[in-house]
Amino acid sequence: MNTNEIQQAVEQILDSTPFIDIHTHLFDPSFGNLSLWGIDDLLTYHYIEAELFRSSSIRPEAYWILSKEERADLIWKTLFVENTPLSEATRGVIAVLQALELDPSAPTLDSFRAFFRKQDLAEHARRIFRLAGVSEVVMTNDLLDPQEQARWHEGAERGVGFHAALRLDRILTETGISGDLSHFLEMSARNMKAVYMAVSLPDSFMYPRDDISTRRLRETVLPVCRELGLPLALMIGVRRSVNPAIRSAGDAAGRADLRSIEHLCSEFPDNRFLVTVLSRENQHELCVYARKFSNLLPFGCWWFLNNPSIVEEITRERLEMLGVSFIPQHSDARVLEQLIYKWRNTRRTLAPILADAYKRLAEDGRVVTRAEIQRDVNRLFRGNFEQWTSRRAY
Ligand code: HDL
Ligand code: ZN
Repeated sequence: MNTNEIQQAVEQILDSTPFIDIHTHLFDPSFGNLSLWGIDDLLTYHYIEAELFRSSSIRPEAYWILSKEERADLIWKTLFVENTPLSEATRGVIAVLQALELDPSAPTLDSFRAFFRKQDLAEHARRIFRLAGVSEVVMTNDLLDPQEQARWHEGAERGVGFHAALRLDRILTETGISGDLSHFLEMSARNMKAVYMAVSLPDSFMYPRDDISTRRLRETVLPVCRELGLPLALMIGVRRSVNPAIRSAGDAAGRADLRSIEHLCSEFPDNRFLVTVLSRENQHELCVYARKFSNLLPFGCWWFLNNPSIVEEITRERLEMLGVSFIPQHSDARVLEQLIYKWRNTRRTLAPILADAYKRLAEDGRVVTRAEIQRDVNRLFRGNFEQWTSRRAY
C-alpha cells in the first residue's frame, strides 16, 4: 500500500471496528434514573458546568437551586447561543445533535426535548452504541452508594453491552467498614460479574505507606483480585474538591509520585494493574514503568487529558515506547449520547497517528497489510482488555 492507501485503510478500519469502552459512568437502562441520557443531562455535564461559571455571572449557589431544565436552558443560552461552542465538551454536544439529525443551531431546547421524549431508552441505547462504534462499555459501580445499592437490590442488572466494575474509592479509605471485607469484595464482584476492580487515588498517593490504603490494598484488595483473576485499575492524580462550590466540576489534577506503581508491580507480580494517570507530566514515566513491568497496562487519556492536543502527544509516545501493548482510550462518558462524540474524537485523533507509524515503518522497509492494521486495531481497542480480563473466576 502507498501512503494514501495506508491513511485510507487506517481510517476505514478504525471506523468499522467496534471498540470496548473500558471505563465509563454509564448505567444499563435497568438502573433507572442512574442512567443519564438526553439533552438536559448532556448540557448539565460537569465539564460543561465548569465552563458555564466562566462565561456567566451566575453564582454557583444560585445555579444549584435551579431545576435541571432551567440549568440546561441557561447553559444553552450562555455557551451555545451567546458564545461559540469551541471547547471539547461543548462541541461534543453539537456532534451528538448532528449525529441524531437534530438542528444544532436551534435557539432553544424545545425541539431536542421533544425528540428525546419520544425515545425508548433500551432501543435508544442500542442506536447510540451503533453510532459510536462501541460494542460494550464498562460501568463504574460503587456498592457503598445508597442509590446504586438500592438499584442492585431491586434487581437492576447488566444488560447486553454493559459490564460492571467494582469501584473501591470509599472502601479503600473508610474507617467505618466492619466485618470481613475480603468476603464482601469477593461476593460483590461475583454477584456483579465485575470485569475488574478500580480505585481513583490522589496525587499524594504513595504505596507503601503506614496508612489504611496500603493495608487494605496489601491485605484485602490485591489478594481478592488475584483469587478472582481480576485486574485492579489504578487511576492516580486527582485533587478532589479543589472548589467544592461547583460540586462534581470542582476536582483538579496533580502530578503523582509513580514510584507507588513501581512498588505495587514489584510486590504483586501475580496481580495485573490497569493504570491511568491524570497529570500530563506523569505520562512519559508511566510508559517507562510499562516497559519495566509486564503486569502493568496503561490505559486512556483520562479526564483533563482527553483533548486532541494531549491525546496526540500521549498516544504517539505510547506507540513509540510500547508498540500496541496499551489501551489508547476510554470515554469516561457519564451521559449515554456522549459515546458518540468521545469516540468520534478518538478515531479522528488516532487515525493520522497510526497512519504515520505505518508510513514510517514502510519508509524503513516494511509495508503492512490491511490484515495487520486490523490485527493492531483489534488489539488496541479490544484484545488487550479482553486478554487482561480473561482469567476471571466466573
Ligand atoms: O473518578 C473518576 O472516575 C473520574 O472519571 C471522575 O468521575 C470525573 O468526574 C470524570 O467524570 N471524569 O471524566
Ligand atoms: Zn471516570
